[in-house]
Amino acid sequence: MTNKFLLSGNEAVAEASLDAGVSLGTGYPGTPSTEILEHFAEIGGKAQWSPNEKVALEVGVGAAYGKARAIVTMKHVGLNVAADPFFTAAYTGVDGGLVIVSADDPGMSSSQNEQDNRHLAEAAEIPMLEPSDSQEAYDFTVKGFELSEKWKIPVLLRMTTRICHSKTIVEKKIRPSKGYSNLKFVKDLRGKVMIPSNARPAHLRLREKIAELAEFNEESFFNKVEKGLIDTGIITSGISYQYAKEAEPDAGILKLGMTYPLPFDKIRSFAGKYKRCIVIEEGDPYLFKSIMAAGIEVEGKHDIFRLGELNLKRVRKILAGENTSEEIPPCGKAPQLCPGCPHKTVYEALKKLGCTVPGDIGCYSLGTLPPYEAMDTLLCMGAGITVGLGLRHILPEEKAMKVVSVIGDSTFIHSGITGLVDMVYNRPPTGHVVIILDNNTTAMTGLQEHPGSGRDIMHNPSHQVKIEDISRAIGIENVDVVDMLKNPEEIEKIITKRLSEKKTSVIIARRPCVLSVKLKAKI
Ligand SMILES: Cc1ncc(C[n+]2csc(CCOP(=O)(O)OP(=O)(O)O)c2C)c(N)n1
Ligand code: SF4
Repeated sequence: MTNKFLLSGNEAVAEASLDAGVSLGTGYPGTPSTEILEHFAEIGGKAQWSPNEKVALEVGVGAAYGKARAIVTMKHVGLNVAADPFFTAAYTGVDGGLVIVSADDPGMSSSQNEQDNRHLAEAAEIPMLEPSDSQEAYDFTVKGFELSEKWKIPVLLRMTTRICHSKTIVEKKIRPSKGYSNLKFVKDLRGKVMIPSNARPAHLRLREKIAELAEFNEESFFNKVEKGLIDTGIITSGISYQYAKEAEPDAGILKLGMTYPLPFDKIRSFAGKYKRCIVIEEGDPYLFKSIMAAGIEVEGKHDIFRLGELNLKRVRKILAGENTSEEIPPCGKAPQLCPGCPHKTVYEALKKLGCTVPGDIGCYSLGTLPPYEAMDTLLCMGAGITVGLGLRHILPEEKAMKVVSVIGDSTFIHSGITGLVDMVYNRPPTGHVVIILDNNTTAMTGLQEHPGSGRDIMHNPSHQVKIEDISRAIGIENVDVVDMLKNPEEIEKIITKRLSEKKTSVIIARRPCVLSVKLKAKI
């Protein structure tokens, strides 16, 4: 039997997690990370979608406190949501192995920003691994657990879109683990309870671990030197390595796989061997700035190459020292809501009623495009409700009473509930109207289940969290549920009525996503 497989980076992380004996995988969907947990569940791993990334990480930390190996997956902006436990878990450390995957989206193929999460690893002082193909995604996941267990610290596996989604050959080099049996929680008040008197020494311990890890990284498995034939050396990491190698095959290369803490002696010695040493990296000049700050002279890239993904052409330009403005790629056809999409009728009504619509992230974000042009703001998940509240608080009454927030069901569970709490607690004088577009799935990221859908990651029945029950329990004055299949015309009448009242109102526009209905029919 072969032990070589053609896998995407995401599949490789999932396979590595299973082979490494991971007891629990948690996460929240988000491109380009989603398939990791889906694949882990499909091949028999214990996996679960969490309501949001903060919950996912905290559950993963709990498992790792109990000496288990846990993997937690999310897209880059998800790590913002999980930042609170992320930073302090570095202080408490873990007793088992914890690998946190941040899948970054340079170029924003499906995201609201292109933040480079390498900065977050450095800021939180959490060791970071950056694979440059699926083989490394597999190997680094396995080694990430070993690293995490040895230093009792969470490890960040930082991937990017091309690594997550491209398929390359993976050789499985370890025997699949049967999992762990001695799972237990060991009481350690000073190590696990981060009150200030415990957190101060914990920070000191973290600094010591990072110093040890920096020393370890000087000779670690993660970094590779390739000798060159010319007087140019390239320092690179992740997908940029593939472009650099093709753009200048004769250059010497230092491929960094562990990019926090950096092996500065290794970098210094490499840079010293070449007349010209240039850093090729996608996104922010994270490596460049860190290397320069360590007093090692290297060349960087022009600022225009900080935006968007790199590719072979762009890397050739960086190597040539060019900073010419770039051709704008032709616009493809704008995405559109599917025929029969339940969100359409709501936007038709909002447009007709001339509403101001703070919106949110999901398929329904397409309501901002023609022909509707009915969604006016998109900031981050959950902000549809809260930005609406801000507007309701400050606009003159007549304008405030035209503000309607829209949010999807998965997004509502993720981070809309606290906004609703604010709506009743800091009630605007005009009240507020929120429409929850409940299509019973997380459509935008590929039809994942969530606590409101009533099914688990494998689409099996689970407890269903009812949005109307939450809204009523919080104290919302009017809670309407509109069946968008049977009575679509109702929606305009209800919005009109609720806009005329100075009350807190939630309107649940309910109809399953047409694609999810097809998917469920197949299951
Ligand atoms: C913090 C964060 N996590 C994950 C995502 C990816 N994402 C965008 S919208 C969305 C949920 C969409 O589901 P829903 O709100 O139900 O709307 P639908 O697409 O079904 O219309 C997800 C998971 C994100 N943009 N930000
Ligand atoms: S996938 Fe579903 S929610 Fe998204 S546009 Fe299509 S029908 Fe609408």
